[in-house]
Amino acid sequence: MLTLYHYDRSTAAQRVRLLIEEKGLEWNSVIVDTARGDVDQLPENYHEMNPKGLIPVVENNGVGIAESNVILEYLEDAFRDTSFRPDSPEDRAMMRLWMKRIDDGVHVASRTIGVCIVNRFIYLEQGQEKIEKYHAHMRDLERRDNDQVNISMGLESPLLPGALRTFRGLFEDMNARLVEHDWLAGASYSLADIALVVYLRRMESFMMAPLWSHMIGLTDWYERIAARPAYQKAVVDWGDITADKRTEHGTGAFETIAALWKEAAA
Ligand SMILES: N[C@@H](CCC(=O)N[C@@H](CS)C(=O)NCC(=O)O)C(=O)O
Repeated sequence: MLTLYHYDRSTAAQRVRLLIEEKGLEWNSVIVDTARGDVDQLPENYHEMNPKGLIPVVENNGVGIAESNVILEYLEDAFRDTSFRPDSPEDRAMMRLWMKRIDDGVHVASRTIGVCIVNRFIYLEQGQEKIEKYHAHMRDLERRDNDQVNISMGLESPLLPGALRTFRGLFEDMNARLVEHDWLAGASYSLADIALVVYLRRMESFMMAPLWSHMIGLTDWYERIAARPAYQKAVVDWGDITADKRTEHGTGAFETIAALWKEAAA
């Protein structure tokens, strides 16, 4: 049976769970929640499956596969009873272009925003020694360097304005498509929608929804996806162990973030 290594609030894990639930697959859950600095939770052979030591990883037929967008395509290839890829080659290319944006900067920007607003407080509460151990285990050195700046500087981080620019540009581009069409690529719900919706949920959990509430295409699309039973199972039911902290620190950061969002206008 399919095994997924994951934890509740991870956007990369949410997108994989979304597809698993849409497809109605049976799966084993293994929780690996290192995101609060507890690197001892990594299973011993984990780096063989994912050199970066991150989640999610799926294991199937004895093979471990990392990278959430690769996992989505793998699940489509391996479990063909239902399809979440559009039929035409052109629409499939569009779908993949939306997904590519995640690896081209959106995911890194999402981490910067999260660390600057709230996760830095979670790390700082754990103490310097634990942060150092966490970073010593981090194999992605750019991620480690960014974290160090974002943890120490928070809302003053020089990386934050660029991260918000990336998100504003993404949301505007998505909205431009979604005021004219129901879905990001092709005529039906696809991997592109699944891959990107998780960032609205994340930004909303930081109390940032007023920033895009006027983008009607985007907000209607989000509501349509949130109403799907698979979304409830894959995202809402898993919850977020840090939800209270996100609400508290997100509320406190809103004014600063809103000002940077405004400056990020193209
Ligand atoms: N490009 C990777 C990114 C994976 C990633 O950033 N995972 C985060 C959760 S969203 C993680 O493992 N965090 C644990 C940690 O920081 O220790 C993917 O799409 O799977």
